[in-house]
Amino acid sequence: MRIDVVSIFPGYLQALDLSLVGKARRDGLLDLRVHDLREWTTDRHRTVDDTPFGGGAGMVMRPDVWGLAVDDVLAEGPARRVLLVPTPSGERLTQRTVEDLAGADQLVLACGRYEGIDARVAENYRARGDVEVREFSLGDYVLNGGEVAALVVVEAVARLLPGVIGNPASLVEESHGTAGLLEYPVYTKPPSWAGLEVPEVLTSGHHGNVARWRREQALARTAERRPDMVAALDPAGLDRTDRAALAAHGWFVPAGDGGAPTRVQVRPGTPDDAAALAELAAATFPLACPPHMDEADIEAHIATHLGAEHFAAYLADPSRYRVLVAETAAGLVGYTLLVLPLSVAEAPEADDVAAVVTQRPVAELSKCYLLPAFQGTGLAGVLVRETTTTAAGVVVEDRPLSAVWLGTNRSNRRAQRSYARNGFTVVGTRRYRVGQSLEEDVVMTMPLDVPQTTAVDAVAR
Ligand code: JD8
Repeated sequence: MRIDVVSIFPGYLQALDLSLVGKARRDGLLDLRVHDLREWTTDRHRTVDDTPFGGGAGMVMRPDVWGLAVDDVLAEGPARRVLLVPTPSGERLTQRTVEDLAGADQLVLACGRYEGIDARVAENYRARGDVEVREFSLGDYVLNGGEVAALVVVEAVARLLPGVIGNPASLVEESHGTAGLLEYPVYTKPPSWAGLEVPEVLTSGHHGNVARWRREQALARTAERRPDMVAALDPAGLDRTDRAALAAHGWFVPAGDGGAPTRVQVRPGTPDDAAALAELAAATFPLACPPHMDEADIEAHIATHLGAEHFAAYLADPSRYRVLVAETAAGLVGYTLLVLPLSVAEAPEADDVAAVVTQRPVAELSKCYLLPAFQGTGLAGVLVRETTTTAAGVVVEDRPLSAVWLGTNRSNRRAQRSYARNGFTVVGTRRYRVGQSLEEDVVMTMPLDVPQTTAVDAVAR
């Protein structure tokens, strides 16, 4: 590949005599030429700039000088030639751009200074059609000229050229590489430094565990530092363990419509959520009902239990009800309702539940619903754990809650498995009315790691 860099400060590019790029040039793997723009000036003051049309501060670089220079350095023949103009107002340079440029035959980098280069230079070569023109920026900060950007492009492109990097394999796992993830942290000797140890897995010799750890570290770093990159990840490239690692950082991969990783925030509900919660409840409750349940019964239940007025009441009384919502940029995707006892001795309302739920004080995880796209993503587990964590922080008559119970339709195996994965165990069954339909639920409880108090003790109190 041939790269020509044109600048009024050609010395700025001397760094490219060093290191891998310098060696690539000496090994003939890269034909890099640095030119002084003033070679193409036509006046004895070697002028490259003039005052801006339309007024304003500073000077603008002349198009005629640049035209002479670019025409001169553009290689003859049908090569793929790209004129690159660094500018703060350009498209953001990415590894994708660099990989594309590495396929060209010639790159010409026009390094501007002052207020920039007359816009007709880029316009002229675009119009010619035989040269690609790309105006690019390194990032959202202002430099004094294009030379730094030229250094970046030359190094980023050169290291992708065949034979420049000793071990091409090392190109694979890089940040911004094909995986679209940031790199995992790296370590070397000494194994202990400044009181800091190298992660044990890295000295375990277990290559599978090392690879897994590195993948999780890359996912975690990317989630913490570059959420934009997580959102751009191809879900097809994320296996179950990847998705669990992302879930731990609040990212979930919804099923359906391309399923791009989505940031989900779990937070306490507020009175403003009432209407959205009612809409979500109306959309999710029917999906948890067994197929034999009568549509009318379902609608009746929604009308009498899941209206905005019902949620407004729950949200207005945190001493009795705690609502958690799972929210994406697009809106609510899940929620839970925790019903707190008002006294240590308060028993679950239904006798068949009170008979099998004996811990006191005990709260009910009354509702836990997710939009179907987020079922199986790990979000249900996060919502349930956040809810039981909330319960563990509740004190009734100076006694911490000792357990949480719930009822879920006997036919809803997926829900039962999810609750079981999150610490709930089946303790019995209950009859549960939905409209005219009398259903059977399994009853599950989860002890909260506080000193257990049973119904008997509570009453004894
Ligand atoms: C080219 C002249 C300076 C810019 C007045 C300061 C790239 N990411 C980036 N930030 N800045 C540049 C850049 C700055 C340049 C030139 C690139 C030519 N300047 C000008 C406009 C405001 N001065 C860049 N790539």
